[in-house]
Amino acid sequence: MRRIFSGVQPTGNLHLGNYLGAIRNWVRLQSEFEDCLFCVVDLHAITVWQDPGQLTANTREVAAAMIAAGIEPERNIVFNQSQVPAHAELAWILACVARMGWLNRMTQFKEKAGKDKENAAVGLFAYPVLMAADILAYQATHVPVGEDQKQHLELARDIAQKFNNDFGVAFFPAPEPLIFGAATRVMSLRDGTKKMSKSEASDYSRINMTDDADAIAQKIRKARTDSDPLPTGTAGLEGRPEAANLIGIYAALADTTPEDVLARFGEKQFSDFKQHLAELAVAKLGPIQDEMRRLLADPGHVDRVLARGAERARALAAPVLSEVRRIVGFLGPKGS
Ligand code: AQP
Repeated sequence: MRRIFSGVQPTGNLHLGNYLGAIRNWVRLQSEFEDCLFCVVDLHAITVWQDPGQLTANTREVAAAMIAAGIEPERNIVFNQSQVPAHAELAWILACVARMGWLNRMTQFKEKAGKDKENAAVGLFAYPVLMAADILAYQATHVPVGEDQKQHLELARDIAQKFNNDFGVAFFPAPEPLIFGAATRVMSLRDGTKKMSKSEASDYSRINMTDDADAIAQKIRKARTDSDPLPTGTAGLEGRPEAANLIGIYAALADTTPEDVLARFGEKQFSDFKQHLAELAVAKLGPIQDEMRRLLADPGHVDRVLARGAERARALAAPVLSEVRRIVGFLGPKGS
C-alpha cells in the first residue's frame, strides 16, 4: 500500500511557496497514489499564538485553497487535524519514544523560538513529534514536503524506527520524503537567502494566495534584484539569490526549466522580465483565487467537506491506534 500524508498550517498568509512547494504537487500526486490524506494542521498552528476567530477563518481558507487548486475531496481525504484525536494521542506516545537530544537539533525550532527559547511554547519544541504522529497514525508511506521540512521527516523516520525497536515489532513503515518540482524552496521577494514565509513581517516578502492582480504586480515590481541584466545560463545565477529565485518562480509557474526561462529572458533587464513574471503569476493564480472566493462564500460547504474528511480519517487511524495501544501494553476493551 502506498499512502500519502501531507499538511499545511492555517497560520494565515498562505503564499506562493506553499502553493508551488506543496499544494500544487499534491494535485499531481492524487492520481498516482491509492490513498492521499491532505490535512489542515491546526494543532501545529497553535504552537505559536493564533487568534481563535482568525484560526477558524484561516482553516477554511487553506481548505478552500487546496480544493480550488484541484485537490478532489471525494477522491482524497481532506480534513483538519483537530477533528481527529488520534493525532494528539499518538503524539503523546511518540513523545515518550523520541529523545530530547533529537529535538534539540531541529533547526526550525531554533529559528522560530529565536533568542527567547525559555519563553517558547512546549508545543513548539514538540512540533516534530506531532508531525511524526500525523504521518504514522495512518502508516503513511510517502510525505510530499518542501526542503524546509526534510529534517522533520528524518526525525519521523527515526521515531518510527525506535518505536519498532523498543517494542520489537515491524509496525511503522519508515515514511519516504517526496521533495520534487521546480520550487522546493521559494525564497522571500525581499531577501533571496530567506525562504518565503507566512510569518515574515513584511507583506512584500511574499505573494499571498489572496493577493489581487494589482498587489501581485506591485510586489513583483518591488522585488529586490541586483543591477545586472539577466544571465544567459544558470551558471550566471551563482551568487545572485534574488535573480535565481525570480527565475525559479517563473520556471515553476510556467512548468518549464530555469534554462528555458533564461534562454528567453537572458540579457534582458529585470524591469522587462518582472512584467512578464507578474502577468504569468496573475494568469496562473487568478483562476485559483476566483474559485477560493467562490468556495469561501459558502463556509458551510467547506466545513462539511472537512467534517466528512475527518470522519474518513478517524476510520483509517482507529485500527492503527488500537494496535499501538496493544503494543504499548495499555489496558482497554478488546478492539478499542
Ligand atoms: N518558501 C517555500 N517554498 C517551498 N515550499 C514551502 N513550504 C513552506 N514554505 C515554502 C511548504 O509548504 C508546506 C506547508 O508549510 P506549513 O504551513 O507547514 O508551514 P511552514 O513550512 O512552516 O512554512 P511557512 O509557510 O513559511 O510558515 P511559517 O512562516 O509559519 O513558518 C510544507 O510542505 C512546506 O515545506
